[in-house]
Amino acid sequence: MKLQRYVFFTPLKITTLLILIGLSPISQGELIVTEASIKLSPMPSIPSAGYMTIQNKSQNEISIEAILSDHFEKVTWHETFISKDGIAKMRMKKMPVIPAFSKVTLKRGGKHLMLYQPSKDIEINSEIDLIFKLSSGLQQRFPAQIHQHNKSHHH
Ligand SMILES: [Cu+2]
Repeated sequence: MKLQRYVFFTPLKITTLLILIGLSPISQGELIVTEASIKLSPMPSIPSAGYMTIQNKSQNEISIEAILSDHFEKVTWHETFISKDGIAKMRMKKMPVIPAFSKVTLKRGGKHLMLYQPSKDIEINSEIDLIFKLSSGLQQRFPAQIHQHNKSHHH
């Protein structure tokens, strides 16, 4: 019975241990967004495009309910597809899903964000925040770099 004292781990101790060895003890379905970049449209009437890498390291799929920004009126998720007549078109995706243990890349000619009506104070090379509202209720904030839009936006 003496040994019991040493092998007894409370959940709190286990959590602390996991943090110490660099593991996240709770897999509550968080996203990791890297290389987020927004190609700012030269005209406010034309939406800007957003590209990034979104990673889901958890064992659960994660749905994105909304993406918000203080600097744009509206942010939507678009997917590009080839229509029957061979023309690349895009459609809005309401609740994009990032599957478990996977990475989704938003890039030119593929999935991308469209950002509408920028506020006037956005500057080239500055950073703004994108807020991801997940269906779990969690909100995550990621920086995105503002770049000048050089070529026309292809879909
Ligand atoms: Cu688009």
